[in-house]
Amino acid sequence: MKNILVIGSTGQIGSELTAALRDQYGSQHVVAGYIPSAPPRDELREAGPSAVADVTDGGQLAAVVKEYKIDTIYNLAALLSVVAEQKPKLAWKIGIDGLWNVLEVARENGCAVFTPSSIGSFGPSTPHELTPQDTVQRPLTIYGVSKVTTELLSDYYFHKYGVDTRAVRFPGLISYVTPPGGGTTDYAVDIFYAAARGEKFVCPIAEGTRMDMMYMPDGLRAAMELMEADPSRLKHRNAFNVTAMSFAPENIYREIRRRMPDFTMEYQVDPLKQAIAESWPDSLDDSAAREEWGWRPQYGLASMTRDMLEKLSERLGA
Ligand code: AKB
Repeated sequence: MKNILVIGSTGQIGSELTAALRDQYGSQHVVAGYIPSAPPRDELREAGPSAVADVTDGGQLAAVVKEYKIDTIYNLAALLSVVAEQKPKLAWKIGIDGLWNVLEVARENGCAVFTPSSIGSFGPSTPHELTPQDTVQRPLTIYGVSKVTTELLSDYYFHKYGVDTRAVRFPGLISYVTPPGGGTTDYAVDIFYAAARGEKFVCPIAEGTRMDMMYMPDGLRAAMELMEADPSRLKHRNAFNVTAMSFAPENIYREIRRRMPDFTMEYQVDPLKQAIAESWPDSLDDSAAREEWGWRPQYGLASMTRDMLEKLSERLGA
């Protein structure tokens, strides 16, 4: 039986991943790691063990790993792309100094490690259409620089020390549970909140700007299935392209309007978000993930939109 630590369990991915891991491996086997300024609440706190696990404190991580006999770490501590540009030093401290702590603790205690990368690891000189698994990665953002470093350092620990590191490059993740904060793809979540509240949506990303996206249930499955994959089949490790759909603001707006004809949207382009979005791929080629560990998304734009609107309307009582 696995004993799992989720670092960043109260964040956008962590809150849902912790619950999904508890369903799969048993609540007592999944520790919700958090920092004191973002403690777990309600079900996350009550359903299983939790512990302060600040990625910037290696000694504290080691103590939690030993206390709970952890053998697998999902390291989700990171600043998203837009907020990282505003706080580059903190982005590095959490993303890279923190990763170093996680990898050292993993090396000393024989843990497997999942630390996600992102479409943000690509840059303007990357081929934008069907971006290959192995290609140019010269991002211009600190988020991208830290994601490329994450991939390289994770591979280094695998090759040098045999630490079982694995990761995916997440596209924008769309969910009705915990909102994201400070990402470039956040608009694709915010648009659903506006629609469910009956409000007009002001879009910060320009018409025609395509990015890869994924519904959260597929994102959780991607992380969990990769960590369960047969290692002898993995030619890549850090990190696999995965995608479920690629769309521009007008595509998702049209899809929502098919169900809510009164919904309206206008553009007020945010220059920072737009510059980042333009530097990222328009669409990813995820054939390596499909071949090496059987990756298949279950949701497309239409099925995700239907589910998001239903669930969000229930939650907001709209
Ligand atoms: C962001 O927009 O920063 C993230 C990502 C795609 O990595 N959602």
